[in-house]
Amino acid sequence: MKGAATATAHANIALIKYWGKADDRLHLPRTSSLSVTLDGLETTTTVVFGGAPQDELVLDGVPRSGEQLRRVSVFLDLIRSRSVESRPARVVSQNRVSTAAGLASSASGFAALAAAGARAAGLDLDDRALSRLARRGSGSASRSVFGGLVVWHAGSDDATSFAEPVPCGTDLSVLVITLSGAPKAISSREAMRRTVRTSPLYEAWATRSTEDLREVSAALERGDLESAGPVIEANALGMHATMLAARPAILYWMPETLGALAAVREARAAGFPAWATIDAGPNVKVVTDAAHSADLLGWMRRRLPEATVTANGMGHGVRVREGAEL
Ligand code: 2P0
Repeated sequence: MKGAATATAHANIALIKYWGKADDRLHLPRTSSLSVTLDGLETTTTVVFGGAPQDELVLDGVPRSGEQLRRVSVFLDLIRSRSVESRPARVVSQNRVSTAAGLASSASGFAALAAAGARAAGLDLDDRALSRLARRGSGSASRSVFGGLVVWHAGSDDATSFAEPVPCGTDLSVLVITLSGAPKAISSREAMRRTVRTSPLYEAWATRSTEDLREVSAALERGDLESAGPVIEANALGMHATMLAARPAILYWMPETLGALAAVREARAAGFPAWATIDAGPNVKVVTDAAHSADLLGWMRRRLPEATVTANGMGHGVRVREGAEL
């Protein structure tokens, strides 16, 4: 079908966090970030230009309106402004990212939308251009364009802020610990804005984050998770410290979050390579390697019987094809 394409993209977990924008409109980050793209957790999206009288969004089987539709429509405007396509589009999107896991679906969602939308509109974008486009939908989506270990260069303008894959000398695995009863939290977009504006700790974290990224990329390139792990954990805890110092404070953690952090420390004491990271929510992710993943998964499930724990290996980048599949 002309004007139609489908793409699948995977979620990613940041090892060095993106927290704070230098430009709100272009989604230029204050700092570069480093992530691992995960298998299993994916979004598939079909875009059909001319498929509806006005832009439409069906997400996980439910027609959406309001802010969700508006965000997609603004993104489609960007694609239309760069192509010969001017028709409204029907967008159908299906997540296999467990929303209960508190894994942001915006990274896989906008990476898939960018790839499907660009292809459906007849734009021929290389990976870098696609990453820049996905960034305009959601910052972290720039990283989900690629598989494996990925760096998103902060850059200084639209042209220089893009992600690309980097070498990784070890096969990483990420355990996602989903805690029960997570409350609806403040959006990461609003939280990062408030942190940059009001937290006296923000500049210190941002400065240190640049060094953290250098250290972790170098360590992972040589396959040295033992050196990377402590920096990965410190970078995430430092990000949450900036939020605690914001006014008013932002606290994503629950009591169970501390319990999970304690379990990660115990796992390390028991000899596992295991370091925690936490995003804009209460859940804890554990960075380990593929060789220890199954044993650590069993250990964590026994240690945290109330939580849901899954293990995720490294996933590939976005895949796009012609035609409507959804
Ligand atoms: C990250 N997060 O690096 C960080 C860590 C949350 C905590 O990227 O405003 O949904 O769309 O650019 O990409 C979540 O932020 O924000 C995020 P926008 P996004 O993964």
